[in-house]
Amino acid sequence: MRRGGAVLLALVLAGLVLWVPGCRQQETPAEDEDLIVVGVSQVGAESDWRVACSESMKEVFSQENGYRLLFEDAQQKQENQILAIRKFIQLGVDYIVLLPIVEEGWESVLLEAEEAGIPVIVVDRAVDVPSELYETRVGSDFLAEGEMAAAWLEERFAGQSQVSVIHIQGTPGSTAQVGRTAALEAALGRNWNWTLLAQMDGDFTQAKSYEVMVNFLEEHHSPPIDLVYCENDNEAFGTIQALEEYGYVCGAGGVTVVCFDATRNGLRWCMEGRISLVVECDPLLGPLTEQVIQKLEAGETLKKEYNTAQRCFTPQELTEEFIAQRAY
Ligand code: GYE
Repeated sequence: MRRGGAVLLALVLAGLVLWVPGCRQQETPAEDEDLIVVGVSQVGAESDWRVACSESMKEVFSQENGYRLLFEDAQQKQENQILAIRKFIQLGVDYIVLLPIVEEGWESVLLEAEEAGIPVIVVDRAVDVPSELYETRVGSDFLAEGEMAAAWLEERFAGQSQVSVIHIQGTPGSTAQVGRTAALEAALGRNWNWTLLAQMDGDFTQAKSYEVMVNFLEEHHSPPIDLVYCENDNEAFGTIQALEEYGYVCGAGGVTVVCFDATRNGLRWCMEGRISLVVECDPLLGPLTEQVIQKLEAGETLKKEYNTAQRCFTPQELTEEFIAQRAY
């Protein structure tokens, strides 16, 4: 019997499985014996991307594949993620998979995992801790994604004397926000004719982005806007909804909206022309995370980072068939 399976089973049999607020309790079948126990701490379900990412983890870490998955949804709260990691440590899982909400604030809990001898794999966003506190990070290069968008925008607005920009940011302090923001800020620095009208926190959600955009349009009496840079698809949905309610046209001849993720919904809005550019960010990180665990099981040496590839989409190249066969 594996260490995680044995400890977990013993705790369950002794009726000692602890209840943690915000965390779902898991049942443990007695035939767990040879399963690899993986505790996954997920941020929440704020976006289409995040939902696809969680599904990918649940699919890959199945009993048929040899795993026992403990999945905890932190409902957007770092303190819930820390509680989940402590619970995984108490239960003696074999691996901890952390999808961190922000970069800061993980050092002490990851030290606790290290002291307990449990390997930690960081997935999606990064953590700001000494690198020996985790095995590897699996995720995207968010700065590279932002730079792809910026390069396209510089071409799109070449020769335009004045470009008015609205920036809707993702969750402050998350690597996806930091990288995508850095790319836009660098482009603003290079292009003296681009003017930042507002930089607002949309928290990667449709609802918050709609709200901040409506407030802005109210306060500023619907000024001319050339570009809205949204840090994910859902922010674009909320922003476009607000802009259209206030009489703006999004797309060709109107406001250029760019965003990141390229989920099926994002691609549909792009195909319709309301989003002008969407940069892909792969949420299906389960298989790559599983490969990393298999490498650890085999005693192989890991790279410190495994990045996914990304590409861009514009309305002209999208078809319903392409979107329908896409995995997310
Ligand atoms: O872009 C957004 C999600 O960290 C890459 O988080 C992820 C981002 C993704 O909520 O939709």
